[in-house]
Amino acid sequence: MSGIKSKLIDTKQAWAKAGRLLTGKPGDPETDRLPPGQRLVKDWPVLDLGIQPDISPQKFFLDIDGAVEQSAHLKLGDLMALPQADSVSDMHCVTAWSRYDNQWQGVAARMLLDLVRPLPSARHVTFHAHDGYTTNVRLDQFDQPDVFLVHAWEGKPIERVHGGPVRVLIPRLYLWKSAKWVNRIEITTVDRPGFWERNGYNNNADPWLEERYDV
Ligand SMILES: Nc1nc2c(c(=O)[nH]1)N[C@H]1C(S)=C(S)[C@@H](COP(=O)(O)O)O[C@H]1N2
Ligand SMILES: [Mo]
Repeated sequence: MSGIKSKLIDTKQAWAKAGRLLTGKPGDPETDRLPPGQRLVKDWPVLDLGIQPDISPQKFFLDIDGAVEQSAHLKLGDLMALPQADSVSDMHCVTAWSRYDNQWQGVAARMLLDLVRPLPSARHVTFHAHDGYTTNVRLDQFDQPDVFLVHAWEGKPIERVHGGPVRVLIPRLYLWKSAKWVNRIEITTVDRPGFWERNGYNNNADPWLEERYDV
């Protein structure tokens, strides 16, 4: 890791240890659109480990495998040939910014699950990305109508810095759960904590419960 990157990771881990940004007052997603401790932004900040892989449409692939009946290996054309959906949702980052009304285009998580058919024993998902990043969610958190593999934002292809050509979007969890430059969706029977989940962040990551850190 370069100096800049490890400094960033150290800062975030220090925040986690200090319980920074916690208000101690949980919100209610039914009535509070803005989760506790968050502030609204109009732009879309860039956050990652500092490696921003250049994945051309030709190079793009996505494996979906693990505890499934039928693994899938999709090229970009295969993903684009699946039914496409439009979705509008909010983003909430653990560093306290939120952005409302993002317009997305992509393939529904449920469409991909229908394709691979998780085994009855499947409970968890680990996302792997081209920069080596990993993050994990429960299968029931992935299996939601507002979860997508997205390739367009506000009508334009998702920029490389935001994980283009294709990233995960799980809008009701803090954004570190939404892997950029995703290349593998691994369905598992046991939970495998990802990068930030092993480095001080909360495994569940519900913004309304302020599940920022592993405390
Ligand atoms: N592949 C990959 N995905 C990633 C990250 C990363 O470093 N690598 N960082 C995560 C974190 S900590 C955040 S806050 C969001 C930021 O997404 P954005 O840069 O599009 O705002 O991406 C998440 N997904
Ligand atoms: Mo983050």
